[in-house]
Amino acid sequence: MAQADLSFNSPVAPHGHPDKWKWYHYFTFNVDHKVIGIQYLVTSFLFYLVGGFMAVMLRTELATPDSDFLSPELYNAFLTNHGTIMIFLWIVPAAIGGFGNYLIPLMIGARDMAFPKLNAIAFWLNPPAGALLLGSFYFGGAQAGWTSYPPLSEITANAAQTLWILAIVLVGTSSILGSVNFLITIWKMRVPSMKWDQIPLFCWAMVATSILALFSTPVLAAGLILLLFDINFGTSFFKPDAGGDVVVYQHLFWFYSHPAVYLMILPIFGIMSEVIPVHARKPIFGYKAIAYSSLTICFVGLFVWVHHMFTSGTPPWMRIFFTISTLIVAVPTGIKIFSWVATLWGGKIRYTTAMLFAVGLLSMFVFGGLSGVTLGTAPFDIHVHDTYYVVGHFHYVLFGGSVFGIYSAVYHWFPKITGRMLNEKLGQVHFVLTFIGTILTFTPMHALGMQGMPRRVAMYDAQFTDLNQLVTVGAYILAVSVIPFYSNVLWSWNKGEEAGDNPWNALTLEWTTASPPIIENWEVLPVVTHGPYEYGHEPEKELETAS
Ligand code: HEM
Ligand SMILES: [Cu+2]
Repeated sequence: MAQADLSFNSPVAPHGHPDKWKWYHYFTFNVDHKVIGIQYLVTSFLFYLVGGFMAVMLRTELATPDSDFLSPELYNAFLTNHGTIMIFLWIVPAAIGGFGNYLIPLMIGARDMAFPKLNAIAFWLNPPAGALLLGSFYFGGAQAGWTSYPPLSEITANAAQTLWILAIVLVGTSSILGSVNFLITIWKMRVPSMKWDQIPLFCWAMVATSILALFSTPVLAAGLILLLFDINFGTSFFKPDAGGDVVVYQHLFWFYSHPAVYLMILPIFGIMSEVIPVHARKPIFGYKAIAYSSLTICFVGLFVWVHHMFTSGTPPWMRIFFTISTLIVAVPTGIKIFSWVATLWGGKIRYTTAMLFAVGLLSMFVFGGLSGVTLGTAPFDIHVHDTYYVVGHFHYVLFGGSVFGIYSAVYHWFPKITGRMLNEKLGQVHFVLTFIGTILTFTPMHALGMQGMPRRVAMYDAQFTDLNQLVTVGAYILAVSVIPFYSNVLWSWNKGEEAGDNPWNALTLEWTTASPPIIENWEVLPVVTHGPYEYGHEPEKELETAS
């Protein structure tokens, strides 16, 4: 693994290479980036069901003020693992590992990633991490929430807490290895004809994501390993009565976990920038603004972590500094939103399911972004800290942002990945259920929080009953919404309508090869003659799937 074998990026494929992988190759240590991308996607979609099951259990418990549907320990274990799984085993591996690996080489005209074996290693760190998390239930499950703040995590520490730490360190390692690979691949492996301003915006977003992961993930790993030592080997980094400091853990944790929200959302922004111009048949508005705003978000995002610690004894001058830096992140984000809306403006919009989820994402993200601005402002945050307002906010961003984006990406690239279309009727049902479910689940949480309902509780005051029941109904709708989606994917993968190479008439390079792409991606590497988003400059055939 010493150096990248860049020679495999030769313009013409070697003779006699196989065309396709068989199904069982997907269960092996395979170095093809497309196999690895699918491995990431399929595993993350399985864990999405596990995390979703836990959410439904939590909401069932919360349907009435004092139910004992779940024991307190099981409630805590589900709460901890729901958050952990949704972030570390669903959004990050799906958006970054899955689409990043599948698409980057195809989008830049490369035969594979720069370090194919490293890529496979990065993937194979994930299943053991998932097994550790699930195995932790045998020991009662980690109790301290996905943040695992000491002293709580040390007081409640059990074998499960240790397994939880090891799992996160594994996925963290995976993400560091993956990031190095993405950066070098985009930098070194592009077809020679692709200039920096012809790189698809998804790849730009992955550059920013990878830089962010490289700076922040090791800090999290450091914090967790110190915690591991405190719990198992008698050190006292975070034990106040032995001279340790719990706030240090919070700094280490949030120096990763704040940027982690951008790790999740930047690739999604990249997906938006691919899906919207294709389905609106217009060049993207402000290519450079979008590319640079990703890098700006990456940079500013590293300096705002203390907004999670306004109530941790942070002195007022620091609160002011971190309020301002937090609000500044809204500017590059606003630039992106503006560019997408401007792209939609006057476009020949095709209301495909991919587009529905993209536009749905925009509305969710604006709402979640606004509640984020309110939270970033110290005085308001102090008022609603640790209430359901926060839970409402981050689910709007993570569910309405990340999940909608991943769905949009699946509908958009499924034809490329499998050679078949997803069924659009089922897709519309899926979208409507998801949209209504999301609004019903996460909007009332803001009201609950303003009225003072604390988060992380299994029982609550009777005055909060009505709104909680609304939330639980929403959660069940979301649970139902996955049925049309998973059945659509399973059915269409084998039986769906044949897609052809370029069903959306898109201009990025991945659409110039077969669907699914052959091993090594192209017989002869493509030559870039125009920008990735120059729609409307050539006669176009209309789409059959367009409504
Ligand atoms: C992929 C999407 C999702 C992500 C990334 C996500 C993430 C999280 C995170 C990080 C937590 C915090 C855990 C903690 O405070 O320790 C959490 C809590 C929670 N989530 Fe989700 N979640 C997602 C989807 C859902 C869905 C669909 C529902 C409802 C059906 C849901 C319901 C809850 C509930 C009830 C809590 C507990 C809140 C509390 O008591 O503080 N989540 N989620
Ligand atoms: Cu933050």
